[in-house]
Amino acid sequence: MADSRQRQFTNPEQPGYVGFANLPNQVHRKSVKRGFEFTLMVVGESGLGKSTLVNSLFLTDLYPDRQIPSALEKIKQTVRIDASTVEIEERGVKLRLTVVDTPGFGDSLNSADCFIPIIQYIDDQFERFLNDESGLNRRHITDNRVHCCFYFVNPSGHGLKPHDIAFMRAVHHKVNIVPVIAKADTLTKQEVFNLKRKILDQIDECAISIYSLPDCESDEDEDFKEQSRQLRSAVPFAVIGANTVIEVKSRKVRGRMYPWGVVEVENPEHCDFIKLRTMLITHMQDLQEVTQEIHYENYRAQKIEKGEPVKKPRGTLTQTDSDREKELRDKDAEIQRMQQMLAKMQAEMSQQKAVQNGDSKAQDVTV
Ligand SMILES: Nc1nc2c(ncn2[C@@H]2O[C@H](COP(=O)(O)OP(=O)(O)O)[C@@H](O)[C@H]2O)c(=O)[nH]1
Ligand SMILES: [Mg+2]
Repeated sequence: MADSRQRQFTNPEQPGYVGFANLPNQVHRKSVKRGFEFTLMVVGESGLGKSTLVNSLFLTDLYPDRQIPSALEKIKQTVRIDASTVEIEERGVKLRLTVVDTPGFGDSLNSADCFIPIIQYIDDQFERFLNDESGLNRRHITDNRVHCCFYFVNPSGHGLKPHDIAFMRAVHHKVNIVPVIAKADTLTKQEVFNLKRKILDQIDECAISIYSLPDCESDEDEDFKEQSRQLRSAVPFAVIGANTVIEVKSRKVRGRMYPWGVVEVENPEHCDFIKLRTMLITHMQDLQEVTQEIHYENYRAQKIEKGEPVKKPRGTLTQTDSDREKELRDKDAEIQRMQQMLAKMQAEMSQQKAVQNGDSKAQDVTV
């Protein structure tokens, strides 16, 4: 029994298979034809294995000519945003995957500064979508919104550090955060267990909302329910990345070689890599829906609340558009003025009433 459960997290086919070709089972046929657009952001201190993990996840070298900065460069470094897009096709299903890497996070002495460009990036994508949505050509909008953010936690930090907490709190209403424990091969099983518990406690204490896997429908099949349970209990996923293929007992595996043996990335006994990939693939559509229905709607609501006009991308602003925008802005301002006036009038009226009540009591006059 346990055996069959294990199998759900092993590679169903040859190594080199990502698994999103199964997506048509879950989504509308139209999006299958067009292909999926998905954006994954990776954030965490540099050197935690973000780039390696991304390459292991999608079996593509997204960063063929990367350079590792020196310590001196790192001190000066502010966070950079690198977005790379690859198109992966598997059994006729296309995935347009954008990975947004944030090298330099936590390197600079003032780590709060690192948040700003990341938050800006997320907001910019919402803004772009909002503009496109209110534009004329709404049928072919490219969705560049960040659908998921893997947040890498340092395995040697004994839990979340203050900047981890601050970052997550700064973005948890904007993006689906999936926390991962980096370089899990540097910890023992017990240490991983303790660290997971500590991180979950801290997430709870600090009221950080991370992405939660959706509840299964009651008519879902048992295997799927069991898979969801196992995925849920693996959070925060303890992962290992490696770009080298090693031969173990005439099997080729992605792994890291040590004097005492090989750590296999895709072995569920060794780490949660396959679980993380399964989570991402099977919940890609849910991650998109939560982005659309919660995070994007939050963004829109905030914009409306602030009374900010929806900006058009440069170059597309026509006279009529700007006129209409001005009209809307004026109307908004007028509504605000009226609301203020109303509030003032109500305050005055209730003051008067209070005075009258006082008087009527004193004079004992009935109305
Ligand atoms: N032990 C161990 N080392 C790793 C792991 N993933 C990556 N590395 C190594 O850590 C170093 C930094 O990895 P990189 O992917 O560039 O980290 P990034 O700065 O977060 O993108 C490289 O030497 C990798 O080979 C892992 O899971 N375990
Ligand atoms: Mg990197």
